[in-house]
Amino acid sequence: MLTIFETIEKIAIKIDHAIKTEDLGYSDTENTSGEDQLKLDVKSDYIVEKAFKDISIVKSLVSEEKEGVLELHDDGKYTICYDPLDGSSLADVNLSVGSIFGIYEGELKAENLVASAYVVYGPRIELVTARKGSKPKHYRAQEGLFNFISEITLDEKGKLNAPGGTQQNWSEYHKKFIDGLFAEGYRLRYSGGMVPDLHQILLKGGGIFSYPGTSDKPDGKLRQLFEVIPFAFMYEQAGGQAINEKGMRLMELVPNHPHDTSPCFFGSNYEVTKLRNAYGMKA
Ligand code: FBP
Repeated sequence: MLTIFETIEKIAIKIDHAIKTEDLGYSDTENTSGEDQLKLDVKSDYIVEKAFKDISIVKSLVSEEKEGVLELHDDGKYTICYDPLDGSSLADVNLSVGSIFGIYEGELKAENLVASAYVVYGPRIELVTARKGSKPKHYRAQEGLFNFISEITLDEKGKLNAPGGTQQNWSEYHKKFIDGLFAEGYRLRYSGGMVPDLHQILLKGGGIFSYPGTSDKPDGKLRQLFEVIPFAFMYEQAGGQAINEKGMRLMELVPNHPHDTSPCFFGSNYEVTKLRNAYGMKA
């Protein structure tokens, strides 16, 4: 697993360089979800694919930017599902973006995720990795090398609220839940970039990020294999919770298609309990 994390460190430095130097315009291609691809999306995807091509323990790759599974090594052990540049549309307005990696062993479903990692490209390049049985580990790059900063633990209760989804299409009980948090003094922290938003809540001790199902997107927007499950694993390892709109742990998701999405809620225990009550979920 160390080889995979070391490869992600190399990928992070290269993608950060591309963000700082490459054309931020649109390419003339679309991804599997029919979204116009930025040249940076295509470049970042190429950087990830090239880096893992020679790593023999990697059996296959599944990218948010491409259809299907790219087989690499028959004797490989892991499939890496990744979002090469999440929130890429924020790069041209100079906001933080990120990369997300989920490392699966066997069938592509949440219970088979064995490790995850994400990179934040902001004022600094930061990496967080998580493996079964240990707290997430936070690293920061200096002159191209990643230095260990600390382990991450969520407090029981936080102060930050990151509410995603188009508000006019929220359910009444979701709106009531979000308003209730603000009435309790929670501060709004939503940049439109899932990686920096979830990173901030992890580093600042807690709160809740929500991207619910809405009348226009009943299944939410965020992809299970590339975005939702890797962060669900991260939040649970940090002592928090990650659930869907029915109260099911996101670490029980079984996607039918690699690009399936899911409503998702990530947070510290107090806020997720409040959410369960607001949605009338069983504890
Ligand atoms: P991409 O993977 O296509 O970048 O989309 C994901 C994302 O940008 C997340 O980073 C973010 O949380 C969400 O979509 C923002 O969605 P919205 O613009 O609906 O708030």
